[in-house]
Amino acid sequence: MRYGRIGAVVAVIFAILAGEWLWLKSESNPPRGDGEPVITTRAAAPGGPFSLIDHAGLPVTERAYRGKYLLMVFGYTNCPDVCPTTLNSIAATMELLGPDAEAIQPLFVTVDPDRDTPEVLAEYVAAFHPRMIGLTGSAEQIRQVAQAYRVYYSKVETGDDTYPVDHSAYVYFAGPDGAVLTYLKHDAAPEAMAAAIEKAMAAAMEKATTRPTSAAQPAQSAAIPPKT
Ligand SMILES: [Cu+2]
Repeated sequence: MRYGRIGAVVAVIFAILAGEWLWLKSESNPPRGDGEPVITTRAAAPGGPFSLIDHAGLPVTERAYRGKYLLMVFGYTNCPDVCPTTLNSIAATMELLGPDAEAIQPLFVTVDPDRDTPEVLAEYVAAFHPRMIGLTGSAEQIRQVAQAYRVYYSKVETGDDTYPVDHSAYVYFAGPDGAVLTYLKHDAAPEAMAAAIEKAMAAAMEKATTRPTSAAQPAQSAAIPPKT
């Protein structure tokens, strides 16, 4: 059957082309958190109001940092490797950013408020950067801020005080109005972090100077928060 054979050949060619197209499509859409900045829309962006305690023991909300860019890391001081490595990278990134770093407030938000008291955090963050601020709070306050930033964390029960806490480890870069501008992967090189931050700051400044007169923000690329 001639047409049957031609049909089969066409089907095979079509399947190959379809596979190729899907592969190319997936290549052009890398997963989130590869260190590339992701500009998000306000509506879909994580972030928002929070009420916490800073490492001096004083209550703070997100309003305390309005006007500053925020570089936010969620973690805990007993973290064996991811958090210290990330915070070292943040410090190196601040160094690379030079004068631009002055507009940035680095924040370390604990997901282990039981052990990370203000005193513990104060000593911990000072070891990484002189301007880094540690934030803690009640279990409920931490739950709320983690939920707002879609941070996953889970205490691993060990029956004693040596428990680890599993947590997602994205670095959030937020604008002066508190809206998250981009996510950085925790293990990105400081050079990549600095480049992504410079790009996000430039885009935010450009947006601020070309703000539309309408109250409605134009739709931008669809924002999908990082998987937690
Ligand atoms: Cu950690």
